[in-house]
Amino acid sequence: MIKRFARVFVVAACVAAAAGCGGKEKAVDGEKPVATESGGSLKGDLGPPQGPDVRAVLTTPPMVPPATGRKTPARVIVELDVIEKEMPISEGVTYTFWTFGGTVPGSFIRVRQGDTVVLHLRNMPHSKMPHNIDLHGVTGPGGGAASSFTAPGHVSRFTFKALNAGLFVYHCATAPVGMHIANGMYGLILVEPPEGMPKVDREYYVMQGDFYTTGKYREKGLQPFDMEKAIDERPTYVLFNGMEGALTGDKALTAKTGETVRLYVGNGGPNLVSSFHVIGEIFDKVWFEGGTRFQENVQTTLIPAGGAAIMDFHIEVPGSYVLVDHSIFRAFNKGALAILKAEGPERKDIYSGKEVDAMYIGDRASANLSAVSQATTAAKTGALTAEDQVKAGEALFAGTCSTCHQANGQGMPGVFPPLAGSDFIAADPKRVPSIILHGLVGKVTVNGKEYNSNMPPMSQLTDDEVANIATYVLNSWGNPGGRVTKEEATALRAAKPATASEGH
Ligand code: HEC
Ligand SMILES: [Cu+2]
Repeated sequence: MIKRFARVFVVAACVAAAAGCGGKEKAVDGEKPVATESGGSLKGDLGPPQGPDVRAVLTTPPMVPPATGRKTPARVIVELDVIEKEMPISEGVTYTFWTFGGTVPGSFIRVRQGDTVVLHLRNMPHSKMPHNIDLHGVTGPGGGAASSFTAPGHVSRFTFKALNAGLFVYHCATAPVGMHIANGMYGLILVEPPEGMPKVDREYYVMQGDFYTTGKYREKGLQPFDMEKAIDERPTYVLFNGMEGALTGDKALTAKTGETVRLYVGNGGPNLVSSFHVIGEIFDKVWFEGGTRFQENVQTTLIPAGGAAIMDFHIEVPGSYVLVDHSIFRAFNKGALAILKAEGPERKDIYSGKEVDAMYIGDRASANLSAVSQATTAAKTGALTAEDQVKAGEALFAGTCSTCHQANGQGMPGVFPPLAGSDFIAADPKRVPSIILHGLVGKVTVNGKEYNSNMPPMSQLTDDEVANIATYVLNSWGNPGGRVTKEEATALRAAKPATASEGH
């Protein structure tokens, strides 16, 4: 009975709103709905453009342009600027991105099936490279690439008819193609079906990409592109919207309970396939691969490099929902993590638990890690104070140490020794940076209690980070104070003690 009602409802909604319901479905009572073909490009030519030219509304991520709202095909003018610019890729880390519209991913383009799109590509005069654009929604060899090759300071133009509805990736295809994509040259174009997309309360634009820097993850300063790592497919960063923390803290996506949220998610690559997942939600609908049909009740959807997907979910319970690539080291160790914050009254009948633990998402949940970059800047000018280091260390402690030693340094009785007022630390404060770098195994006695466990090494941290965390620990919770310098951390990294852990 419930099933039947649902089907009738779907059909009714399709008729009433003339909405894109995953292909036209005809429900024959007692049978499964028959999905008919949309006709693809063959039925996508809806005749010549009508009415005056339309200038496409382009939006910067994570915003999505409004529905075209049109019932007839039009000539749509799209003006995209190629801008090469240095922008942050992580806190205190910058990268020279090549962009469509000044952002990574590039501006979101929204047109309707049957539209004639006139694409103007302008390469800014201060650019160093020629660029072009290949839109996956174009029918024609190269997807526009050859027609749009544009030298710095030039403009090119080409026209195409958007014959297929769907969510498509666009990207630069100038040699070396991989490098142009790795530098951020991709975005999404939505070709709405003639009847438009079903209405929802909020739409957001999220795009994953992998990045290759010569320095380590979170190594500060301007980081050049590393071609070798890119060829080997060993990314330093895997990111949503081009920057670690682009969608966390005060930049998190927002929604209210009772609303339906739609995500337009692309994957620019250049190399990795995304296992896109939202922790704490189930996608009610996924237009997988950005195509015409939707699947329902999905946990994780695969988004290939150079592909996209659309997903809808209704929000019942308030709190933080974490968008990740479920190839999970990418989320927690390479940056592929974003937050959607939903506000509204509790629904204990649906979920009795507490809000997602700050420790779970660590420093990635905090508003920003500006204290960390402040410390780096101060270090460069030789003006780094212990206070700068403590502040930076505090932010990093949340993501790295608090899981075990707790945010207040109290540890857990019998399992994780306390760092607060630790006589073990007081006996030899320089142990702290060494323990961070090499871990600790074997018997230790802290404040009269014995521990015999294994702390894994945190050698992924940079020397700055080790120095700052150690300085924070030494100056907190009644510990003896003092400072650890970056140089000391460098020296300690090379000196492996007998108590070093090999990990678990
Ligand atoms: C996975 C859990 C875990 C994490 C994460 C962790 N530790 Fe530990 N830590 C331990 C355990 C377990 C011991 C005790 C090892 C033993 O018994 O030999 C320990 C011992 C220590 C000690 C010496 C004992 C004491 O209490 O004074 C220090 C100092 C310390 N950790 C600092 C840190 C710092 C700083 C970080 C973050 C960079 C960190 N730990 C991250 C589990 C952890
Ligand atoms: Cu390019």
